[in-house]
Amino acid sequence: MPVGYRTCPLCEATCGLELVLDGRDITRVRGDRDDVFSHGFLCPKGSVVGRVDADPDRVRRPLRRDGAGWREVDWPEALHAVEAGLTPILERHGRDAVAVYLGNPNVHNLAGLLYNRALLQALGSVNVYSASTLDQMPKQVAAGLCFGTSLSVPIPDVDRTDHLLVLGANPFASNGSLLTAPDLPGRLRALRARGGRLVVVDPRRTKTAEEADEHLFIRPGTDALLLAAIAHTLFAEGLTDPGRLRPHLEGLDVVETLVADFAPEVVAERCGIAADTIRRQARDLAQARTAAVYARLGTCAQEFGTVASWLVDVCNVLTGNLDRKGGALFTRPATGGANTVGEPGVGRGVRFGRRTSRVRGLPEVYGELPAACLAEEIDTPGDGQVRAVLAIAGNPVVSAPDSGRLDRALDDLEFMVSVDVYVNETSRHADVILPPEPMLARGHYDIALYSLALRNVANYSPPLVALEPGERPEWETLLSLANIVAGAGADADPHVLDDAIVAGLVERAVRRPGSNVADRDPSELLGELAARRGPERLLDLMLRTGPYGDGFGADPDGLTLARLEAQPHGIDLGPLQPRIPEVLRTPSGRIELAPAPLVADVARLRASLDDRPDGVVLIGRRDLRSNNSWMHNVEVLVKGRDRCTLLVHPSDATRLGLRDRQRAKLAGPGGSVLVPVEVTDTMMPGVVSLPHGWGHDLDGVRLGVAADHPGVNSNLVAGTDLLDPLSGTAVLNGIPVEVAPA
Ligand SMILES: Nc1nc2c(c(=O)[nH]1)N[C@H]1C(S)=C(S)[C@@H](COP(=O)(O)OP(=O)(O)OC[C@H]3O[C@@H](n4cnc5c(=O)[nH]c(N)nc54)[C@H](O)[C@@H]3O)O[C@H]1N2
Ligand SMILES: Nc1nc2c(c(=O)[nH]1)N[C@H]1C(S)=C(S)[C@@H](COP(=O)(O)OP(=O)(O)OC[C@H]3O[C@@H](n4cnc5c(=O)[nH]c(N)nc54)[C@H](O)[C@@H]3O)O[C@H]1N2
Ligand code: SF4
Ligand SMILES: [Mo]
Repeated sequence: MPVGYRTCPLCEATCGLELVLDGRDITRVRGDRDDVFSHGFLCPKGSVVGRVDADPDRVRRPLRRDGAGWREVDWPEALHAVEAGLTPILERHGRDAVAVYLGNPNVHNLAGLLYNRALLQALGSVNVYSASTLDQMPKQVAAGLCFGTSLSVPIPDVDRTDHLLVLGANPFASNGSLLTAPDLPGRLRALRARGGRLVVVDPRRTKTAEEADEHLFIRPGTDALLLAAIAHTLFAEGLTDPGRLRPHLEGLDVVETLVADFAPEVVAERCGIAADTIRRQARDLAQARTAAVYARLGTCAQEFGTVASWLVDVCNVLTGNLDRKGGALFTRPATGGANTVGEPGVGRGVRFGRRTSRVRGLPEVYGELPAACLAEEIDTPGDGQVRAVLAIAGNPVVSAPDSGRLDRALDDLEFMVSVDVYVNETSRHADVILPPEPMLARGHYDIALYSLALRNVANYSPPLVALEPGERPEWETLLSLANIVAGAGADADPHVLDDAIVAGLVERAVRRPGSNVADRDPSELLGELAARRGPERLLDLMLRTGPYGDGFGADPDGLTLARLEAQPHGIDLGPLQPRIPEVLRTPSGRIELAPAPLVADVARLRASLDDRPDGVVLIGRRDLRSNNSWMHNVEVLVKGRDRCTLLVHPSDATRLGLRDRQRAKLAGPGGSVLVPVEVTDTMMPGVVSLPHGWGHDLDGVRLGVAADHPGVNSNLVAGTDLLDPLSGTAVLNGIPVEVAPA
């Protein structure tokens, strides 16, 4: 039976899979031992990667609302229904009346990565939302301000470092995030095996914490205080040593003044970490031969997400670990990016707040408004009210805070389209659901994740099965939506728009000074790309004009998509290399260590020192067998004991009268849920944990397996008022709650 190789598209780890196929059925999944990055690693989700394609509940044909139910329709009818629904709204109420929500799988999928932009441009609405403001936006804001582009996020050099300080990440469950590294757990174990030290800061003793040399409980939302105290100690004890970075730094003295107020004694009580322990962390970081600080979701989706993300980079700079082997380095992805094109070492930097949200006046960040604003933009009447939503690969009714309100708001829309695999909590509100093609029927390349990977890697997976009649590539659907909102109509050929997109990109590449195709004839380049269409054509162009590209013949040994096709296990372009100063795209041409918005937000951090919160706070968690909200319909991933439980420390359980395995009422700013309690000393006292992504028992959801293991939606409890102001990211960790026996 034929064997195919393919990068797993489920999480950020990009593991290579070896699949044995019988027609469209996957009869065996193994980790691809020859994969240049994953070397055979596989997690429990990867081994059932085909179950979504095979799921009888998967939406296979477009669905059109028909009274209380759905009717399968052909593509022309579905697209005409979309046109008939959207056009009058656009004509009567303008572009902003249509909102787009982009969910997480867009980042794992060439269609979304390459064609959502065309849809957003064609629509021209201010109402653009995504899972980024429920997730990593703080890191992108900090990176943009300090280094000049949103994806200039330093990656901790886990394979070569001597000391790793991890805050708010649990890679033993998540497999890593903004740190693409297959088998990250194995790499962390290897770090310790070679004598390195791993320290984990987390309000829960996670599996990652258990595997570490040291675990520190921290009060949720206080990581910025801890990191400021570490920076304070580095200055106070003369431990700062930026080394070769020094001539490239701006604002070092400002940082010193800013952190002066945050001595370890000052923050210790708020963080729940003793002052000497904080000092020791600073000394360990400074004295290790090489070290890196890495912080993820728990430090992002919280009240001080951007300041905390910035202070991570500050600590790496102060200890001389930024941009050096064993520290935290920048990638140089094969498809290029904003920090590989244009003049090296200088740029326009980033600007935010060019537009604001209508109801709360919150600033746009990288062209998006906070996902926490979506519900109010729909349910608040007035000029500019959102009347239609396009939800693309997203399930905000489960993933966004105050999801009860969003659920009701979506119900009130005049029109809604979901591009999705399932009829789930969100898409059940749609008038039309447009399904993507099966996962195995599309090509795959991790443009986004290789920009955030531990090594520079390029790996393309071709489609392994052909499309069947009635299936349509998702990229064509996204371009049809673009055609519809542009007024070109449902019948307009997406391939014509695709031709225009590629021609525009070629035109820009030849005009860009310093590009490897500068001043070439665009028609010659287009001719060389002519055999391909869709994502593969754009990908080939990006690879060939990228940092390792063949420049369409300029470097015959350079990278092309054809070369990747000949290497089914990928091409390893090596470990990350120092890139400062050429990586910078800031107006000053330096690392802007004290950008004004962050300096200003430190005042808010300082003010938080006076808070004396005494109540219980809620945080989230991930489980190895979950994937946000959408893999709970795969039986092997949900069977066994209930994982949607509220973890409570024994002392809190006693004080609050809660009993193990009995139900509690959990109430927060968004509302309340009833949830089974699990009493465990893995929690920090005063902190409870409930995973997100559950609550599948809503009317109209078509998830047969998940319905038997519904769990509760933790975001019914979260509110929308609490945001990290610089990034607009929702506070999903450190939510004040009340817990009582049910
Ligand atoms: N309380 C709390 N809330 C959280 C988090 C938390 O830690 N705590 N985490 C946040 C984070 S980090 C994230 S990223 C968000 C995720 O937020 P979302 O992206 O809104 O949610 P997902 O559950 O990832 O939903 C993905 C949707 O895409 C569909 N889908 C899957 N594959 C494809 C595909 O190839 N094409 C299309 N068109 N659709 C597809 C699925 O069926 C599902 O409906 O949740 C956030 N919400
Ligand atoms: N199995 C699985 N893997 C996944 C996903 C999944 O749903 N399931 N989702 C994917 C996605 S979309 C993402 S974004 C990544 C996320 O990947 P990670 O960032 O590793 O996310 P989590 O596993 O949620 O770990 C976050 C940790 O932060 C801790 N925490 C909460 N609040 C605070 C705080 O205030 N301070 C500190 N220091 N810690 C805090 C939590 O206890 C938790 O252990 O995972 C990806 N991988
Ligand atoms: S770790 Fe992530 S990429 Fe690797 S097999 Fe598991 S789900 Fe797939
Ligand atoms: Mo995420």
